[in-house]
Amino acid sequence: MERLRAGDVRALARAISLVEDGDAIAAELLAACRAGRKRALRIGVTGPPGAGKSTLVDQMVRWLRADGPQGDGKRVGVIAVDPSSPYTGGALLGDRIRMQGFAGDDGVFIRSMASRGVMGGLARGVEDICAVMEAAGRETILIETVGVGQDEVEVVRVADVTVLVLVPGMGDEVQSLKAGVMEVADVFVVNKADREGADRLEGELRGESERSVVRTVALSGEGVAELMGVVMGVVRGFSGVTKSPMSQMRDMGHPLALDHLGVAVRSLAGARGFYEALGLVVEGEERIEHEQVRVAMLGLEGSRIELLEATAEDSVIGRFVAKRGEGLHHVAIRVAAVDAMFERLKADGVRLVSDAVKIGAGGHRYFFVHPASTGGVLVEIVGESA
Ligand SMILES: Nc1nc2c(ncn2[C@@H]2O[C@H](COP(=O)(O)OP(=O)(O)OP(=O)(O)O)[C@@H](O)[C@H]2O)c(=O)[nH]1
Ligand SMILES: [Mg+2]
Repeated sequence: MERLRAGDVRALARAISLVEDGDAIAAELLAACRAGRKRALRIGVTGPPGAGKSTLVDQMVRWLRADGPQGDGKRVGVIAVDPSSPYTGGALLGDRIRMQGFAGDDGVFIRSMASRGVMGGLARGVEDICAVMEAAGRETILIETVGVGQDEVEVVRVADVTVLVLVPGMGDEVQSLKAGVMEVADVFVVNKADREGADRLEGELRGESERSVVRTVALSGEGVAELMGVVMGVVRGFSGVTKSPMSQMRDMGHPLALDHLGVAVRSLAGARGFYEALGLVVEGEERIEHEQVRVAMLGLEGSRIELLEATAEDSVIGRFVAKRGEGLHHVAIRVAAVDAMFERLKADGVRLVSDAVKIGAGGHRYFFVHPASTGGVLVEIVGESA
């Protein structure tokens, strides 16, 4: 940790390997990294295969490393998420060759990461590596990921600002990208602007949304300074810059609403009478096998009351009722991006009861936060319904 904190590159490489391998000391190492680190500016760069992401990242690194008012010689970390191969592959080799220009510059640290089979998920893995890089004093982290699947989209949530790299001649693909990747992008890049069709793509993108569109030729570095200016504008919240829906939600603050109050009861049939007399309507009863519980949801304006009846004595609710009797069991808060929230709270050292985001009543995704971190209340964090 001492060497890592001093910025020793070999210590950094070693620490990332230990974390990636899930070594016995990984948890301790990560906790030490998270304590007292200064969070970096994290820039996500995503887009379809071959769009020029790596070439562009290379140029962005150059910009950040340049001395002077702009880049300020920032210490940079690069995480290249390679979707194809678990251990090695062409892309890794290609990236190494491409980044040779930085050989001998300790201010640039590049790490490739396999996207398959990462323990705890891809976003988690990237978040962990970011934490280690931040502990080692990296001020800016560039995260390159291919914008293809949901996993890769999740990675982008770890970033503060996201750049979507597109190229001319992919009009139809823009349509198909829309649902997932388009909504997480803060800035659209028309790369390979030296090619025919750049105008058309730019026009299409401007028609699609209010977000900034920047043209680049990553090969020559053209447009990179402008791109970095726009990226910084997004981060600093300059007026006139429209952010992605995801960034907007992030800015709004996370707890969006009280989703429900969970009440542990001996029997649903016995408990619902009062609530029905109040005029509340049971929206549905459901049995959730993995929690060994039956629930009845009673609709309120904007939120709900969830009655919970144990289906087994030795279940969470069964034990709660046996120990304390019926009563308020948990408070559920609805957030926009449940996975991002899970990663963030975990990164902040908040004690979580669940080791992953789970699926519960009505298909909602959720996890629990331990009362030790919340002022004595069991708090459930629920995502928006799919
Ligand atoms: N003409 C032109 N070619 C470019 C430009 N930017 C990148 N390329 C080329 O496009 C090819 C792919 O570039 P990469 O940077 O590897 O693309 P990538 O998006 O990182 O690719 P993957 O990581 O494999 O998904 C390379 O041959 C680059 O030299 C550009 O602005 N203009
Ligand atoms: Mg690449």
